[in-house]
Amino acid sequence: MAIKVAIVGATGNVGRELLNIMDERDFPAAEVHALASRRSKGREVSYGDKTLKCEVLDDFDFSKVDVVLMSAGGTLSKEWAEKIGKQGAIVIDNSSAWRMDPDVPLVVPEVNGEDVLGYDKKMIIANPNCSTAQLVMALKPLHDAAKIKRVVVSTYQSVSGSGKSGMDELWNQTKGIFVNDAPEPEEYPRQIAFNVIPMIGSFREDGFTDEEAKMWNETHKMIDPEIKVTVTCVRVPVFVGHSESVNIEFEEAITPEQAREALRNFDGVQVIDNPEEDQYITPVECKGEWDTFVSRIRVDNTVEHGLSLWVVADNLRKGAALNTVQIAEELIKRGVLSA
Ligand code: 11C
Repeated sequence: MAIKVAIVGATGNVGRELLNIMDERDFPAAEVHALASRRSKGREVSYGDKTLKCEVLDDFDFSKVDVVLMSAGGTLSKEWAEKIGKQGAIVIDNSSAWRMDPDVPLVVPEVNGEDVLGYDKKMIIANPNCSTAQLVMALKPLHDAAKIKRVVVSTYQSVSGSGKSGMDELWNQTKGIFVNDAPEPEEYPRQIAFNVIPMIGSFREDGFTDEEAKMWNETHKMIDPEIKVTVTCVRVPVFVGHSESVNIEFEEAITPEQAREALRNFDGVQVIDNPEEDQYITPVECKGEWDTFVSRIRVDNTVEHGLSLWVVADNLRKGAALNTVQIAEELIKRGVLSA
């Protein structure tokens, strides 16, 4: 039996990447249904060399599919995921709606793939926030090597994290500034072209943003609740690819070379780190890639056992669509879905 799949949010940035990645990875799908809102009915999306016509989410019978890859925002996910699960399909959800639910596994397969087996409580598995996914890819092998005590992260997040509207705003403002006719900010609270904005999501009472809180809560759930994490999330005028400056304090001694070795041996991580030959990664270079890239690994001698590093990944791929497809592959590997 090959697997029957529905994609909810098929016309969005992540929905289109889900279809690309299923095709690139030869995901064993017998059927793929692209679902969207009623106003997108009949709109076409590409799936390899095929074209799928969007079907309407409200009218779809989910009992005829095995797995639903959902990327249509938290509100829609809250409304639909459990209903879909009750019809017998496993939902892999890309929104923040279910991530911290104790009955819903939150999974990055290389980090905690075995947790997919907890899918059956609600028939939902959550995909982490894009900035957390790449962070835990770098932290997990280092935590296993020398036990992390504390992490200080600053992010440099691309506008594609806000969907197509964020990309359009950067593009239109950039062009507009050159002809003295820049449109007013709508998606972001300040001008994003030629600027950086130290605020993603919404402010909480403690002065952090909800995006920052996601990063520590999700890291705790997937790796270890004892790790202290503090974060500043910043939006930058980059189209695709989130970057992170990560400072880590360890329980035990670890050299940069030992860290490079641990990271190189971890599936899905590439180390590009040779200052003498000017080798380090930038987001432009990692667009379209599956891996998480780590550069600039160096000693932080302001603490007893400290390292600083730079982590970059394609936020639409490892941060979203790729990880979602990998979760479905993990369900196949563990015999929950049969290919
Ligand atoms: C951003 N990380 O870059 C956000 C997008 O919780 O899934 C993803 C929000 C989420 O704006």
